[in-house]
Amino acid sequence: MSSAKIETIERFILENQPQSAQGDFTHLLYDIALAAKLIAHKMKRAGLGEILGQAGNVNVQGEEQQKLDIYADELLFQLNDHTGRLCALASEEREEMMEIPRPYQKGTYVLVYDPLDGSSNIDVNVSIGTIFGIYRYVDWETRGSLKDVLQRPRDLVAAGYILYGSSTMFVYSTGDGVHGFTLEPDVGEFLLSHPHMRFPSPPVYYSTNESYYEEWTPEAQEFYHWLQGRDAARDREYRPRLSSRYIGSLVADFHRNLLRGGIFMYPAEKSKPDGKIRLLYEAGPLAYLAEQAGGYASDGAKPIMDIKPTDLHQRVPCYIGNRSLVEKAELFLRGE
Ligand code: AHM
Ligand code: MG
Repeated sequence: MSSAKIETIERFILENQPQSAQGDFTHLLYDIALAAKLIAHKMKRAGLGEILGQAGNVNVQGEEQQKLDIYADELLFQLNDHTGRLCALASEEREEMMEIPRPYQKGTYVLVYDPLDGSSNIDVNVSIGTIFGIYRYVDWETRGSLKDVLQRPRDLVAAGYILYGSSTMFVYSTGDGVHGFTLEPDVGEFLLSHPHMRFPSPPVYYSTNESYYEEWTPEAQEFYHWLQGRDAARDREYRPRLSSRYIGSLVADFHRNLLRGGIFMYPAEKSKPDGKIRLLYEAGPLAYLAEQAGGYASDGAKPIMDIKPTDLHQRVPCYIGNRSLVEKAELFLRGE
């Protein structure tokens, strides 16, 4: 008698990592998956704080109510600061990079993360996400330095996100395709549900905050017209029929487009020439996943994968999704 093989994330990571990468790297991914489960658990009770707690944002255990993004940030640090696997961490929530506190040993990997992305959606019960990227150290002489952290997305050895939506999903890549796992809440395990994810073609969605239209360059506006099917002259070329979807949580917008096909764009603006999306914690890891899923990410002129950050919180214009659409964006932005 045979039964369907149930693949937990632990088993999948173990079976799919080369022998050489097992050990620290494998356990680092487990630790991130553990953080994901704890954040998902906490999130399920979000909103109940005020009902269960007392005045002054104090919960029933007498603990101060914490904002979810701060909770997620501290949790990711605490689960990883003492394991001997990392030499540096950087979080979107913190001004400076973080060294490994003494007396813990330092390790060979670097973790960059946005603990809870989609801040405008946190308090209104709309999907949000965690984004992470893992690099190898660059400079062994120090206990972690900016050189270790400020690397190109192309140098990532793994990246992924956790989507807290109608179910919790863990999606990651170590350079061998993109694989998605869904949390089975009763047993607390991520189970393989979406092996080898690829952007489907033809794409069906474009996702952007068009309220910034007047702030965009004429070239970006033209591209937006093309996405909408308003550009009659250029419609001679093939253009898929696209529909609009925008959540305002990058992980959720990216994930939907990965499953259905589409493009997310956050262009440069007159008053924000680098747009809004952060290179290190948002665009970089998602660019890595996009390429692994047959897609592409560009700042409008060049691959985001090749941009070396010079600053921890650097922003970058972001066009990401099906390769055909992102390359079309580059054509428009070049004025062609
Ligand atoms: P955050 O890091 O403050 O959460 O901002 C990033 C988020 C992304 O998730 C999302 O794509 C974008 O901001 C939405 O911005 P806007 O509200 O300008 O459309
Ligand atoms: Mg963010």
